[in-house]
Amino acid sequence: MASATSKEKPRILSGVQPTGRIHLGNYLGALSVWREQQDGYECLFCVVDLHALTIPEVVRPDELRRKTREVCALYLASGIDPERSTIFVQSEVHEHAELAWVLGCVTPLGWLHRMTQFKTKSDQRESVGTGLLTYPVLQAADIVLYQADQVPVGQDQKQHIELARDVAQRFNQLFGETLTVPDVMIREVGARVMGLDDPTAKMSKSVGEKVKGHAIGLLDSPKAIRKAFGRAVTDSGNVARFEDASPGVLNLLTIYRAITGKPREEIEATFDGQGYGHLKMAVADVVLAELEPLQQRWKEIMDDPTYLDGVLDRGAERAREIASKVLVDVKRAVGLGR
Ligand code: ATP
Ligand code: LTN
Repeated sequence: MASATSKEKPRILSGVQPTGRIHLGNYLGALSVWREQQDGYECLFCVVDLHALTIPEVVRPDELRRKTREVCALYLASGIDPERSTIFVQSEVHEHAELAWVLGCVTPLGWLHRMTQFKTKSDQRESVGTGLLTYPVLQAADIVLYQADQVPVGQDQKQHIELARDVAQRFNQLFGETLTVPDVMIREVGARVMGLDDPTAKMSKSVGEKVKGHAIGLLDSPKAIRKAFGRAVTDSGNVARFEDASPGVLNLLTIYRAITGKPREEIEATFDGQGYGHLKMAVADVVLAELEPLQQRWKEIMDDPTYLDGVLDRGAERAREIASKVLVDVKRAVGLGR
């Protein structure tokens, strides 16, 4: 086995794109899960700014730079501890792009055309860049570059992690055992938070940018958060049981359960048969109790750029240490160089 694969603890890698308004779905599906894994794993969390280029018409350069910092600060404010985890910016570790090229050469085009996210995103536009299609290859590179064992993501990313597994396996078949085949880590409750305006579609950053009342932004004001929950789509009844609830009500119950960790029976006993107004305000209360300290920490971090830069400089250094070794193994395996 290669040197970079000798790990003290199993490894985790995950990332969020620095685009749009980071929302409650991102927090419950990803950030809060990451926070809980920091003792059991060696964790690496990156802000995937290269991925943010895949739809260039919606990201302006200045905005991308600003969002990159803001999302790093959100990682910290969510409880990702730089003493225990490596936090870094993807584009500052050039090995990601280099490995993506090699992996792209072993990834059949058909696998990429099957990705539902590509189908949805490309259907919405007249012309798309090649990067939107090869996006999951870069994501596979992000993961295998650190020999990650587990990848904690929301439900919507499951297909991409399965592709990363397939790519790693194919590489190993062609060139010998080099890459760790990762597993997806998905929480049981809260891995697919739905839009408050339309509980049949997942809460999404891009929709949240356009449609008011769709998403709860992590940095939204308490007033805006209460208003969005107050307007959340439910139904005309009063059933609040997980099994029988309509999609909107189930979404509210699920958010409440994911945040409080209370058992289903207790939640149902509190809300079933009551008007939904009560449920909506109770969900808003627990969300606000979770987000208010996070927002406070976020402001403090954003006011201290030297601290943030220090965390990211150290993070990039640690990431490069691992990534450069794995890339050497990959290059050797495929015969690149002299
Ligand atoms: P977009 O929908 O605009 O593509 P996004 O909201 O999916 O963006 P990403 O940066 O793609 O945001 O996702 C970051 C992380 O948050 C991923 O792990 C993803 O699975 C998770 N995630 C995204 N949306 C949700 C959601 N609605 N519920 C739970 N997890 C989610
Ligand atoms: N594609 C992911 C973001 C992402 C990612 C990763 C997640 C890029 N690289 C590596 C986990 C591991 C998304 O859109 N949420």
